[in-house]
Amino acid sequence: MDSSLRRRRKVFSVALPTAVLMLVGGAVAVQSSSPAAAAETTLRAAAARAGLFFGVAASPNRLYPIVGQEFNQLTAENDMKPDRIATSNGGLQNTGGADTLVNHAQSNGMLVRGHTLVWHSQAGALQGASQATLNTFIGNAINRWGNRIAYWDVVNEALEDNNTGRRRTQWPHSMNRDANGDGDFFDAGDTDVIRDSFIRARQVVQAGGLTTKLCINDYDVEGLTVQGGTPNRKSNALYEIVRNYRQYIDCVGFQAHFNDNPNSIITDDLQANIQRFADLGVEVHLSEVDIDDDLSNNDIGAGQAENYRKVVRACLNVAKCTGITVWGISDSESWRSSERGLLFTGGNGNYQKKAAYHAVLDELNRGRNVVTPPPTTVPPTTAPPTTPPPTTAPPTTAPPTTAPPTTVPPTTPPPNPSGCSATVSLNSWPGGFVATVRVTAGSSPINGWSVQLTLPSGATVTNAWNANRSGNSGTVRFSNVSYNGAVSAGQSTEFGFQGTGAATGMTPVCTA
Ligand code: 9MR
Repeated sequence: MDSSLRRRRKVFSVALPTAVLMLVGGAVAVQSSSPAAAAETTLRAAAARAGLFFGVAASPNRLYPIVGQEFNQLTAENDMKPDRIATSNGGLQNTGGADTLVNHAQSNGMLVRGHTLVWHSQAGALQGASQATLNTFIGNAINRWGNRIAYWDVVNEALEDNNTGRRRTQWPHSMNRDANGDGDFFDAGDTDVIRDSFIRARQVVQAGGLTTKLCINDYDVEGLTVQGGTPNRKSNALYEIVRNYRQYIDCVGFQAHFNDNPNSIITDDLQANIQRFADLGVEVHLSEVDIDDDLSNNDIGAGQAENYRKVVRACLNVAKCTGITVWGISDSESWRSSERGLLFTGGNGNYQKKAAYHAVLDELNRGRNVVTPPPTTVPPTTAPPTTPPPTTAPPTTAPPTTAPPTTVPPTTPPPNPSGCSATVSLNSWPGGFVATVRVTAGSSPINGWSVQLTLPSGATVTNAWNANRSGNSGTVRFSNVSYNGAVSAGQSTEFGFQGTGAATGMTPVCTA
């Protein structure tokens, strides 16, 4: 794309007061909704309305009121890393800081991301440990906080720098063995620290009946390409890992530390890459966002606020992009303070909102139902706003005519009752929840299913994935999308939804 066009690119929004176009697992469904309410005034409220979390990384000494006011997810910036909490035999120590963060999150209605179990860096007493010792640590750490941690980064930064697409070679990956020499670690006879750590984490979660989700996290994996249109081999390698180990992995963190490094720029294929991973069925998070305020060397945007807008929009346009976390509150307190990459200036509890903050809030308030017209149809615009954009919705335009036909699930009972069963697991926090529903075929294969369940009063579904949905409160019905309707006898598939309110006591009824 012409760089001047790219710089001038503007996101247009389509406001649909009575019908909301929802991207659900790649299919488009029309949902009815009430007229647009007033814009939210905090990041967490705007994000919640759009059906995702908006979080921050913090340490116990930075738990200022702004943390609970603006954010509804908390990542331990350093307090859950092995060098802080692991003993050399895989036990736990010094968990006080982590406890403080978890307690703070809980009392402020925030999800927690545990960061991180297996990492070549900041390994502390675990440095050089065997897989067995890593497994001991994985078990101790996951069980220590149980469901109070919604997401754990099980493996962090396993892939090499410089877009080689290879695994790192230092410990713990030095334990890897490619038994048949075919260039990967995916074969039964291979040794793979990533696989073995996830298998252990999955065992621990299952044994404890936990709803904690297991993530793999890395940087320079955000785009399909890097600078100059070169394929992003690191991202491709991550994709292969998630594809091969999908049964153990629930979520992928794109760290999203954007800066002038040729492999760390914001590319126009960010959304497509998020979608590619989402299509594997995992949740995608932008897990450690900061954006250098001067990316001019790589000509990737006309300003930090616009770059933030672009990144947030890419996530919002993918239904399974379920959370964004910034890596700190303010520029001066950031680990990368020279990049001035965050949403606030100031410090010590006294913070001022930057233009980037207002851009993010505005974009979140536009929600997921925003159409970005192709660049050729975009009229040139002037420089991006350096002052806060208006909080009112942009003018309504006609809905896109390219939308595929509405998929409406059957309203009459299907001819073949039963044939499948469904169970639901919940990950709840004060004011919200994520439900994962597992559909299992009976003794015969099924080719299409539908699950009906009744939400308690006050609970509302805001977002769903891997299913078509009908209704958002009371009795809600979900049906398969094109790629998960066929389930072999005794096998399972999963879909999920997120909502506000409390969702206890739901009994899913499956028909096929
Ligand atoms: O922000 C963290 C900083 O305080 C630590 O000193 C540093 C040490 O490695 O780690 C920083 O966090 C990193 C995170 O754990 C993994 N992704 C990169 C982060 C820094 O950008």
